[in-house]
Amino acid sequence: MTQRLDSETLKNAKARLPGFDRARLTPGIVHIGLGAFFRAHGVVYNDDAIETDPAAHNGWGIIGVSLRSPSQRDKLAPQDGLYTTVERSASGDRPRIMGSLLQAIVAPEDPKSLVDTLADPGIRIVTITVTEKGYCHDPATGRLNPAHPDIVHDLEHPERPMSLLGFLVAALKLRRERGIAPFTIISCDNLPSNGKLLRGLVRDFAALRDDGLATWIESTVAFPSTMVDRIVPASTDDDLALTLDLTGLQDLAPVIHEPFRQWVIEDVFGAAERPAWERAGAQFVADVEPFELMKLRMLNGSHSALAYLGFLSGFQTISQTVADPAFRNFLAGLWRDEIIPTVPTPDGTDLEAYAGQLLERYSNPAISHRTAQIAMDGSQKLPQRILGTIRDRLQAGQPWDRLALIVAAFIAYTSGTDEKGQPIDVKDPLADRLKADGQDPAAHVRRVASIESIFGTDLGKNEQFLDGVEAAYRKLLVDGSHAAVSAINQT
Ligand code: CS2
Repeated sequence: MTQRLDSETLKNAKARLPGFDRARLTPGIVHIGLGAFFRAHGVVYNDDAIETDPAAHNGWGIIGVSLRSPSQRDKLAPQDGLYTTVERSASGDRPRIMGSLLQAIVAPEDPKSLVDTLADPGIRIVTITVTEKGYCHDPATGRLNPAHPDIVHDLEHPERPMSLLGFLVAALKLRRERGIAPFTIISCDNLPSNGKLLRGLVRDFAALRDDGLATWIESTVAFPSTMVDRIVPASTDDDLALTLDLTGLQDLAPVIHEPFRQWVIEDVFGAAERPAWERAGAQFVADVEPFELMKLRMLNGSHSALAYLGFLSGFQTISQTVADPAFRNFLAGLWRDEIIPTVPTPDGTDLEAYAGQLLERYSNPAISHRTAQIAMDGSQKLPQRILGTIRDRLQAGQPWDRLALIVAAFIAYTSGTDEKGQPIDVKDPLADRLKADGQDPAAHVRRVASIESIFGTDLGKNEQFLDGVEAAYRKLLVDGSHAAVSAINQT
């Protein structure tokens, strides 16, 4: 009979096992947002750091929190928090069992107890991957959206919160009252200046409850900004079968990832304790912003481009899309001519080489990263991935044809119908507002561009922007995505 992975069966796994004694670990980190990304990124850095000196890291186990769905906990609890990561590349598969995730919990089942856990003096770090929409903010301005239903709820029920901000502030309030030093809060989401952004949101939310608390947070809590990178697609049934095949144990929560990883962290910890993640390759730097800007614009921006244009061209995955010569040319031109000129070069980086490495990563045939997955939540992603670059290009009076086509493809994708007239399952908090409503193309482009939480107060009124996107949108409708991508390479 097939055995399920857990503390008892762990020793039978045909995989690299945790190089430390899990029984000695106590929780020091609460991680909020227990999706595939963190389990293939943050936990891997943490396990690696612990392995370099287990005795010094006894206090750095992780409690993982899902803010909504019980699905991760339901899979991980019977496995005692253990799960497999499989590093995949053309040269083979490398399974490894991760050990520092000690427990998985579901916030809505008992919000009060999560607040208590967060207020425990043993917890010194809170890490976060709740994706863009988990910040309850206005993506164009980075400001708190006080009308967000979760924020409205949390202001009415401060002791039983449901949002990220509600939990952080409830716990910080208790720590302040009890004279416990605050935890360090580390956002690991793909948002610009994510630490600074979250700091502003936590402060503004706290100020709606208590000005003194907001001031205390402002002066005592560290919010290092980070750049995180690893390609980790959502796991599928095939991945479960692969993992069983490789390890000999059934694991319902494996994560599949590429070999590459990067974590750049702003060094504002001061005297605050932290694991020695630098021993696992994390970079602690004075200024993360150039790294973030490079990654958001070059990786995430091109990812969204491939997601919308690739999907509309009939491609299911990123590796299929970049196997197409027209798309490879499109990407090369996009990086070289339209994105790189807007990106300051981080220390020790060659942007051309970075672009080359990205193409190689996208081409990894063993990673099946779906265009539809990356296309999700575009209204929350476009501002930092594409629109900032366009603003810079417009201001410099430089061409931005490929960027215009990407925005047009986002509008076409979220209109809800593909090039064959079939419905698209658009997953986006603004899906209703983005849906086409039978208007002519110019009116549709203008209506979408008037959504200020995406396009700000400027772009929707900028005739040059509107004309450029409208022309690209017409091209998409008339010629189709693949022809439009090919044609742009000729100009
Ligand atoms: C992707 C990212 O889903 C998406 O929007 O662009 O998850 C991307 O794979 C990661 O940021 C890579 O580090």
